[in-house]
Amino acid sequence: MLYSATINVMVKAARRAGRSLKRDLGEIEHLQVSLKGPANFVSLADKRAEEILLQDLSKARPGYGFIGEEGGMREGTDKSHTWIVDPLDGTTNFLHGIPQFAISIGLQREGTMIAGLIYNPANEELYMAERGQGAWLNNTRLRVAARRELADALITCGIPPLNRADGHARFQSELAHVMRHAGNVRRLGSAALDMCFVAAGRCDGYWERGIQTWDMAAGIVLIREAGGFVSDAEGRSDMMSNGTVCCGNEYIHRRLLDLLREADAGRRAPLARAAQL
Ligand code: LIP
Repeated sequence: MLYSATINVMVKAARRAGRSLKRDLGEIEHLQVSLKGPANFVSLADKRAEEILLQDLSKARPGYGFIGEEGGMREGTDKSHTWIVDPLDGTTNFLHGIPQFAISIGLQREGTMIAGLIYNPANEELYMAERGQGAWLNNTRLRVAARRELADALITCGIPPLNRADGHARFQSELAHVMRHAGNVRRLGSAALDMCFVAAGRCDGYWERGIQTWDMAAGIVLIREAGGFVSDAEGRSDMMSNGTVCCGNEYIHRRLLDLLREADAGRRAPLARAAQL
C-alpha cells in the first residue's frame, strides 16, 4: 500500500469530502419522489465536496494550483504543481441514487501526472497510484487484466448524453463496430471509475470522447501504474487536452484503437461518396 506524504494528504481530503457526499446521497432518496427532483441539491453536494477538497489540499500544500470541475482554475504561487480535481464524477448516477460515483484527485508536476486517487465513498473503494510506486485498491496491488483477445474482453465506454447530441452518430458507429468484435460492452457512468476498473483488471478496455481533464487526470496514473496503456482515441498522448481517452492492456488498447479508427473510416466513406455526387 502507498504511504507517501502526498498520498496521505490526498486520502485525508478524499475521505472528508466522501463523508459529505455520502450524507448527501442519503438525502437523494427522499428527493427522488419530489416533483422538482434532486438536481439543485446535487449541484450543492458537488460544490460542498469541492470546497472541502480545496480547503484540505491547499492547507497541506499551500501554493499548489488547483483545477476543479466546479470552480475552474485557481493559480498558485508554485507553478510546478497543480491539483486536478473532480469532486463528484458520475453525477448522473449520484442524482439517481446509483452508488457508482467517485471523488477524483490528480496531481500534476511540470505537466506530467504524478499521483492519482479515486474514491467511491458508497462502497469505500479507494484507488491510489503514484508514479513508480504501483497502483492500489485499498491494500491490494493492482494489475491490468492479461486477456489478449477482444472476443474475451469486457469493454466500458461513455455514452454522450442528450446535451451532447452532436456526438451521437459517431458514438453509435463506434459502439456498433466494437460490439461486432468485443466479448461485451458496459456503460457504468463514471469515467474515473471506468479507468479504475481497467486498472483493477475488472474490465479490459475503456474509451470515451468529450470528457474533461478532471474526469481522467487521476485515472491516467492508475492505468499506467497498473501496467496498462492510455492514450487519446487516436493513440496520441494528448488525451488531457483533446478530451478523448482509450485505455487497456497493451493488446486490448491497440485493438480498441484499431476498432475506433475503422469505425471512423466506415462512417466517413459514405459521407465522402455523397460529397462527390
Ligand atoms: C461524467 C462521467 C461520465 C461521462 C461523462 C461525464 P461528471 O462526469 O464521468 O462517465 O460519460 O462524460 O464526464 O459530469 O459526472 O463529473
